[in-house]
Amino acid sequence: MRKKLSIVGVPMDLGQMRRGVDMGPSAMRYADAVKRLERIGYVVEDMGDIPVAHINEDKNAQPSLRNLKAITKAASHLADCVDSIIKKDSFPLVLGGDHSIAIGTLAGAAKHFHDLGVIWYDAHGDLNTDETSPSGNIHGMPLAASLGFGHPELTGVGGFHPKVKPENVVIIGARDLDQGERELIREHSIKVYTMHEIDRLGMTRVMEETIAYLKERTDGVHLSLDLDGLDPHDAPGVGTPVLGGISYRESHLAMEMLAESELITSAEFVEVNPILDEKNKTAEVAVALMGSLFGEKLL
Ligand code: Z70
Ligand code: MN
Ligand code: MN
Ligand code: MN
Repeated sequence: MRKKLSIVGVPMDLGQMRRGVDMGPSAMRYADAVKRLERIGYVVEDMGDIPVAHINEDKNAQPSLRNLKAITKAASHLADCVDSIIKKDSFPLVLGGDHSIAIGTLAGAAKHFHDLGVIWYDAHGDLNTDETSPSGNIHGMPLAASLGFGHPELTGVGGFHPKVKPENVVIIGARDLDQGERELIREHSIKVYTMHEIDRLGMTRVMEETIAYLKERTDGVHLSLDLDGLDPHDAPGVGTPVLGGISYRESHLAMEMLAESELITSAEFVEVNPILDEKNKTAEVAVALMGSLFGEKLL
């Protein structure tokens, strides 16, 4: 039987200040995500988009947790959707939207795995809480929330917490961390491959180590890929570009090694902002990386 894959879009832009990232799912569909995955041999079902409110602020706006209500509402909806996809033996592939949506994806996936692993491919740690965040932007908080740190409305999405244990997380590509995030990483001994380690060890060894590490301690692995993990030359259509990132080629290699490992049980591609992009380049990069992640081969 051919493997099933279910695509869900989350047109979310309320987790940060730059509009346009809500068009990310459309841009990745336009870059032929469905056709590309079908060509590999998957039976692909596009379930459309999760509804997201069109507001820029809550009525009772909290500057340390902007758009909290609308974000948790969409996250709960997404969690149910991801849960239902896994229940029907399909693979959840979530298209963002800003990174705040990971709170929902992880809530849905974590229902099915007691020791869920997470690969957080990102320039950022997304490990802020409302108490440490310099911006109040919830897209800087999803990994912390999934670990059980932060506001109860964020940590409580899906009705349980934590979704993930700190020792089951690997961050890859970090090069912009806030002070509170550094402290959280140290306190909980979270495994991080910064750009320094990627340069020093090479992506092959980083991925070999990551795969071996997660294989021995997890029963499923979610890939959360923020396109700003890549260098802005390769992925310019993101809200917070940070120089000195992972290259297009290194990213393909990472995805190919994950495909070979057969570890990944859910995935999301986030932070594609077509307004800031160059002719849909970043969405095309995202879809190309999906190809590699799902086993596309040249020969
Ligand atoms: C900063 C904050 C962030 C993504 C930027 C930035 C967080 N640490 N996350 N882009 N995806 O505001 O918390
Ligand atoms: Mn909008
Ligand atoms: Mn992120
Ligand atoms: Mn980021």
